[in-house]
Amino acid sequence: MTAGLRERASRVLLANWQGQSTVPAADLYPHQWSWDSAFIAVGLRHVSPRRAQRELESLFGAQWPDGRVPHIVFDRATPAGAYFPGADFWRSAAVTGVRHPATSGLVQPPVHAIAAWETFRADPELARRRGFLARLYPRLVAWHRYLTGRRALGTGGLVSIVHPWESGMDNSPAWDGPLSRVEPLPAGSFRRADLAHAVAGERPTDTDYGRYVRLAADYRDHGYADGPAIPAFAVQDPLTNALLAAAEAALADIAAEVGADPAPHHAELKRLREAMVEWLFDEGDGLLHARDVHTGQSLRAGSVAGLVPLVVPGLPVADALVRTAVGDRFRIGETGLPPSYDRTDALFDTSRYWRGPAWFNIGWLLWRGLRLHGATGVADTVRAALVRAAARAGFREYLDPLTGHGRGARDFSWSAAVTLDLLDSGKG
Ligand code: 2M8
Repeated sequence: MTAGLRERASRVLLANWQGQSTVPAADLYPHQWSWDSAFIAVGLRHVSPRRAQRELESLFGAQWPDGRVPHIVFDRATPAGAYFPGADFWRSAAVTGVRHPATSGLVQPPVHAIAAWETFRADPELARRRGFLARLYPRLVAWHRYLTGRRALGTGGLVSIVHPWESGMDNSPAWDGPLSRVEPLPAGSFRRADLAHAVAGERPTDTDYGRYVRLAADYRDHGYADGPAIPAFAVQDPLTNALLAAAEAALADIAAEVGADPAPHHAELKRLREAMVEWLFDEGDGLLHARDVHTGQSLRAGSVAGLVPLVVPGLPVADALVRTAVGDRFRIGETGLPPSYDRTDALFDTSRYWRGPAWFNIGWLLWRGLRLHGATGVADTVRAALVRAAARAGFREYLDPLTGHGRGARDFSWSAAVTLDLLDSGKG
């Protein structure tokens, strides 16, 4: 079974490869997405280390002068109407002065240094010969600096996101509160392209989409400036900050490899870790919660984002997170499929996008985090469940967390990619 699955996963990645990068899914997401590319590189390195390097290089080739790595890099050969909001909506050239590649102006979670380090490890000789890390390191540093410099909007020195799309978990119930303050654009004022390829009942509602488009248009109309005014939606997200902290640990390894000083990266890791525990961790329910920059209040919710800080080396509250992961709200130790939202909460929905379904990338992050903190039995359960689900349901975009039934796009790149990585980790 394993050999067949590996073969099928590789075929998905090869089919979605566009020459310089990989689309998440040919119909629904026909461009390059930022954090997708990082997860894709982690899997692609088992098929072609050179392509995995190209995947990250092409993404960072679209980096803005201010250091931000855009959340979408548009493929100029793809018809304009294939995805909304497309290049003509974002108008990136007006800011960057660069016509191609056209990009969005938002960002996504900073998992890239982790992917770069894993990609390097797959074939160090090739990577050294191509100067892969030597070229990428300054770009990764500039990316992290953009986040910690320009996006430290609230107190505590944590990074803020200014749009639900930046969280990667677009319609998580955790965003319902701050989003409710945003006046949605009327549904008729734009045309959603996603519903041509996906089941409406599994996607965000029209009202939420109206809010997403309003927020994105406002940010664009302010020249994508970060401050002095704080955007209507601004939250300190535990997943974004945790991935940044873990990515600093990876940057320390990368720095050592390219002959730079790893010490500043260790210091950043420590600073972010302490700030996350101080400002986002809630001892009462053993989870980290996002914090609203406008009110300073914790956005108490049951998002699995609150467990992702397990990826942070040395996290002092890891035991509490493991207890929450295996407790009633997520039951990861039994099912192995981590729901994206607390299954005991009234808002839990088994099929609507980020409001309950299990996602392969989040499973992969938790698998790594659980192993990192010695919860190897639970990690093995997660790994086995994800591999089993891929074998049964195929590389679907997400899964019903209770039954393992596939949902969303088919032949989804990061699902195939992390499955390849999980299969590889089980070798020998
Ligand atoms: C989803 O987000 C995009 C917007 O960025 C969308 O709904 O159109 C999310 O699942 C996000 O995490 C992911 O990166 C993207 C592409 O797979 O799709």
